[in-house]
Amino acid sequence: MNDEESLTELCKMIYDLDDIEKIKTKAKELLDRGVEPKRLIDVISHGLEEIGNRYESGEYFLSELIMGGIIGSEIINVLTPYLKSVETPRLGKVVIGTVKGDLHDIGKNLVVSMLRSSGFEVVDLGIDVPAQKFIDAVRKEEPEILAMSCLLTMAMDEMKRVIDELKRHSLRDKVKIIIGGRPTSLEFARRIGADAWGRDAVEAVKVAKTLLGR
Ligand code: B12
Repeated sequence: MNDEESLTELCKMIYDLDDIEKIKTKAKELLDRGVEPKRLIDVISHGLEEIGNRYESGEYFLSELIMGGIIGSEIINVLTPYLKSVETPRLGKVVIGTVKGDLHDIGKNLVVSMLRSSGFEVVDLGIDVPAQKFIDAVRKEEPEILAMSCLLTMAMDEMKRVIDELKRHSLRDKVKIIIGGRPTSLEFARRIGADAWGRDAVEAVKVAKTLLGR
């Protein structure tokens, strides 16, 4: 089986919720064979996207969604060591979190891994992060970039709330803001007053570098 076929099979194993150990072994095999981690990131995204579609159409239930989340997190654990690590982060500091009301963190964690392996120092505030915690972190950590993730349509307004709160505390000009996550867009980013939007973890790094002129 060539790399393309193996990647297609891995994607199917993910959305068919195959045995988790088999999935991890398959992912590791591909990485050991020299397949780019970025290719696996695409496969994870497509596999989970299909799980989401099946959930939406009623074919899968919450338990399957949860299983998909576990599989996604486990493959990221396999993948992270294959992203080259940077001893001394020098590109800048990023504070990141998933906004309040949202517990999704697989995509955010991929963004964190990619930023770290590209030379950024990252302070990860985790999931369900209230606006005040973002404000406190900007004050304490003095990052060049604040990054927010959101996967739920109903939690998107939280991103605007964080930006409004930064303005209210006269902190907005001290930090560049990047947002991302499935329901967001460049248009939405502009509308709420963010500086940039990234479609995926690879773009997150590009956008962060561009914002800082690196
Ligand atoms: C796995 C999953 C879960 C897991 C999450 C586990 C975890 N640890 O994250 C669990 C089971 C907890 C879950 C729960 C729920 N979920 Co859910 N979930 C998913 C699923 C299948 C995959 C998400 C995922 O990880 N994708 C893979 C990653 C790699 O992609 P990503 O997150 O989009 O991230 C990439 C980009 O968006 C971008 N990115 C992300 N963040 C950032 C940040 C920055 C700064 C940048 C630049 C880029 C960036 O880069 C990432 C990497 O390339 C999606 C389906 C889907 N199509 O997304 C539904 C989905 C997001 N969930 C959904 C729903 C409805 C729910 C629940 C409400 C279900 C329920 N009835 O309880 C709850 C909500 C819980 C809560 N309060 O948050 C809906 C949301 C619908 C909507 N429009 O709001 C979706 C779309 C499913 C669907 N099609 O209906 N879910």
